[in-house]
Amino acid sequence: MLRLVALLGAAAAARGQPPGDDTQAQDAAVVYPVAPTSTLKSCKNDEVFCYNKNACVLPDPHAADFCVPEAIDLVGVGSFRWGASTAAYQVEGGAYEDGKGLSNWDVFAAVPGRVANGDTGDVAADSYHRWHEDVELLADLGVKHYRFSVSWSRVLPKGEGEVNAKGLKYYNNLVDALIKRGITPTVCLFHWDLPQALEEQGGWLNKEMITRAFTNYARVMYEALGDRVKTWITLNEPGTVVYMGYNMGLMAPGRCADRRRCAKGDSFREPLVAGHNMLVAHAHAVDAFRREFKPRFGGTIGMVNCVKWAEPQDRADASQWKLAQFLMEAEIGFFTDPLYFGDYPLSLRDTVGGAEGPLPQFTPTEKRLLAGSQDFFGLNFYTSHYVWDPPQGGGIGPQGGSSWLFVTPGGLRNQLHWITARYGAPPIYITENGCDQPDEDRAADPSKPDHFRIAYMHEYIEQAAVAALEGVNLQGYYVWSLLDNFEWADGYSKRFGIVHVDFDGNQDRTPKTSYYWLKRLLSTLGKASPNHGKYKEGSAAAALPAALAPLPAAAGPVPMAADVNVPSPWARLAATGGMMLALASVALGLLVWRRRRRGSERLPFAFPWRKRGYDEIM
Ligand code: PNW
Repeated sequence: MLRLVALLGAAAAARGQPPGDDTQAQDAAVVYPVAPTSTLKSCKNDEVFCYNKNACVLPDPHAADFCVPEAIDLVGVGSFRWGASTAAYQVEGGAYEDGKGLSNWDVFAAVPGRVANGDTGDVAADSYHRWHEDVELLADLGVKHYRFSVSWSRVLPKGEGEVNAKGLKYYNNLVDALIKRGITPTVCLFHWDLPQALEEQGGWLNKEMITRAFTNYARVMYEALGDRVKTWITLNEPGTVVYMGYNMGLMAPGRCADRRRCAKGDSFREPLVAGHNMLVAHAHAVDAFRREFKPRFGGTIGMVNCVKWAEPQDRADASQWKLAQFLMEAEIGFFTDPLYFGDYPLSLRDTVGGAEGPLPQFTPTEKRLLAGSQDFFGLNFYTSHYVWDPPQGGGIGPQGGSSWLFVTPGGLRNQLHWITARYGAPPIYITENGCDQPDEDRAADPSKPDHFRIAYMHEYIEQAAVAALEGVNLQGYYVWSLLDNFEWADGYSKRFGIVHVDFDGNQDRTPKTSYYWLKRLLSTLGKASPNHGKYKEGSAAAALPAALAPLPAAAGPVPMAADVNVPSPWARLAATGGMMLALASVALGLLVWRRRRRGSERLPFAFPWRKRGYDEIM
């Protein structure tokens, strides 16, 4: 029932109608009929999806009977964005060339013991020199979108002040080459590499400095590329930066409370302060874009956030659902509630000490700038976990190459519904999704088929498409990643690319089997479904009949937005249904936080991961 109300509300919100008006919902339901998702043709069979076996026979990207799941076929056409993603520090290299300034990742990675095998991003995939090959790979793959990030210190070596013309030229050339090959750039301003000069002034902890510097850097980029770049991303995953960089100290700037690992830091206060300042900087950069550049260039802007779908191990246990809801509010609501509602989830603030706690308050101006400050929801999604009390997560499903990555395609579908319900059906781009294949190490043989990755992508994309047919306003999918790259603290020991990069050779690129699989998928789309054309492109609400069909039990109830002051009728509906849940969630959160504080310095949403069973969620 909860789920039905959520879906109705979301679909109605998408149409700008008051939720709960069943007459209108039913009227809309008959306009654009689509096949109920349960009857959609799927390609899944045991032979194809053998994640943990060595001998997968299919899918062969060259097979005559190549299979495209019907949901993907229906959704992934027309203006749906197919793309690939990378990030500057992970692929560029050229760390000390052409006037680039030091970034905090140059400094962090140079300290022995911080990155696996002493790897650094000095050369990475060498995209600073081989970018034209990357553009050709994208064009040949058939994607029409490329998401890359700008190295702030390449453009502004000191973070502020003088612009490095050679740095800017690199991005100008890249953008021109992409457009020439029919590929639309999506540009991210900050994917974790902060100019070291700014880090030395306090980095994200220095609110006034970082807000000014980030907004001015954004202005430099809007001015330089705004005539050709129409999709901007301010920040990539602030949550990962504050958790890994300021709580655990495992990524730059390497701050935490544990003095055996970190020279400086406070694992409780600093993540909250740094995260807060990232939100304020985002708000000002968006404001500058909308007032000073958008009238001239047009374009859209948003932030990218990452979340792990959380769900109970025991689906009948309401308290576990509440805990899952709290964890997602803490992980993603921390950064996305302010973008839609102008403030943090109450459950987060209360859990970290309320008004007197270390989570700063937004000023009235900041709240105004934040509310409505993204045009689209950028979602990086990889994995899911179980919660139980006490909150120790357990990854769900077969494990990928990374210790934190478990294969849970259904989690993506659920997550998309959660976002849709909480934020009123915003347009969503999946800005990253992909995996590292368990048997691909540094010495991996690129000619060995990466069936694990193909199965992962196949299933995740299908679940995302099913969510779209159920009413989620999904508008694009960017695979992570085009290239094997510098996987942060794991260095080159993990490979997320659909193109192999030879890190011990000359950074030579070799497309993997998954590259050919995606290429075939894209070239086959629009031909696989008898229902093709019945789905009205761009109209998520059009899929209401599918939304009304019961989701399989595995999808679980969609938790409700319960404790936020949402200025819409949908919020009122959510609030009535969710008041009890909010209260319980806050109480439970406090309880959990108290318990954790005794033995730990960590934030309440940090938890160890363990592999658990797989069947329940799928
Ligand atoms: C993303 N999780 O980080 C980053 O945006 C990329 O730079 C990175 O290479 C990629 O994912 C793969 O790690 C994530 O715990 C970090 O769910 C952690 C999670 C997800 C994404």
